[in-house]
Amino acid sequence: MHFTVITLFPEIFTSFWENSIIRRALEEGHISASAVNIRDFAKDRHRTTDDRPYGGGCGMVIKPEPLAAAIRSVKENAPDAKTILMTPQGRKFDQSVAREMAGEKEIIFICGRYEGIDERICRNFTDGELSIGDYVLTGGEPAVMVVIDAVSRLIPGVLGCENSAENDSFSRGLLEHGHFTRPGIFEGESVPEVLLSGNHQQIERWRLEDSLIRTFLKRPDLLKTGKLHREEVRILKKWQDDIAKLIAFQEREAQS
Ligand code: 6GU
Repeated sequence: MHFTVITLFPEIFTSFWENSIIRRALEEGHISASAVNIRDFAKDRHRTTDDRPYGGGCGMVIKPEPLAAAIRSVKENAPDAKTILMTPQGRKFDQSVAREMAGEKEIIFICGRYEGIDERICRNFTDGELSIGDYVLTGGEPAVMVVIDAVSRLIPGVLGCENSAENDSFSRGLLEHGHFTRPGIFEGESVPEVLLSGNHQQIERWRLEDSLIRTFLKRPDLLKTGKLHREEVRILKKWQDDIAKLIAFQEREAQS
């Protein structure tokens, strides 16, 4: 997968490329990435990239000519690339969009800044718009990092343990189970005993139940939209029975 980011601030990405999993993914060739500076495509003496909005008002708008030239230049080497404009007005990014994007060969991201970019670029030079949530950032750069990070880790080989992405929160509509490492007792609190048992069937069962509990407590909305496995529904029924017994007990206590 090749990512190109078209931006006024390519330096913002330097430390992003140079650290941790993204760095290794680049080194091992699972992904490649480049940041292209819009300013390099400005033709005038001052290399102007923005201008005042027609109709007046605050802020500046990114000019169409240098941005169009930057996009055309990148597309020369990547004619089939998807071109995505980063804007809070875009389609909302989530894990299923990340999975969709992980199937692409080449993606070009355009980062907006200031009040926005000229509408004629939005209309004629992009295949879609993407937002990372309902809040406004000063520019698309942090949003692009979010998207590249989430997409990259779904590309085979990027994560060390191939299972890692399968068990992720949201991958099956549930939040991921809790994790523990040594020491076995930390500040008086023990690791759940089943995780020390070596019984993989019981461990899987504990993890599934922990996933369900977490999802129920933290994100019950996910249980309404996602399709649960039969085993997961069985666990919910067991809780229902347990809770019914607790309630019955408390009601009897209240009467006596
Ligand atoms: Cl992609 N850009 C900006 N400027 N703000 C955002 C966003 C993108 N996604 C959420 N807020």
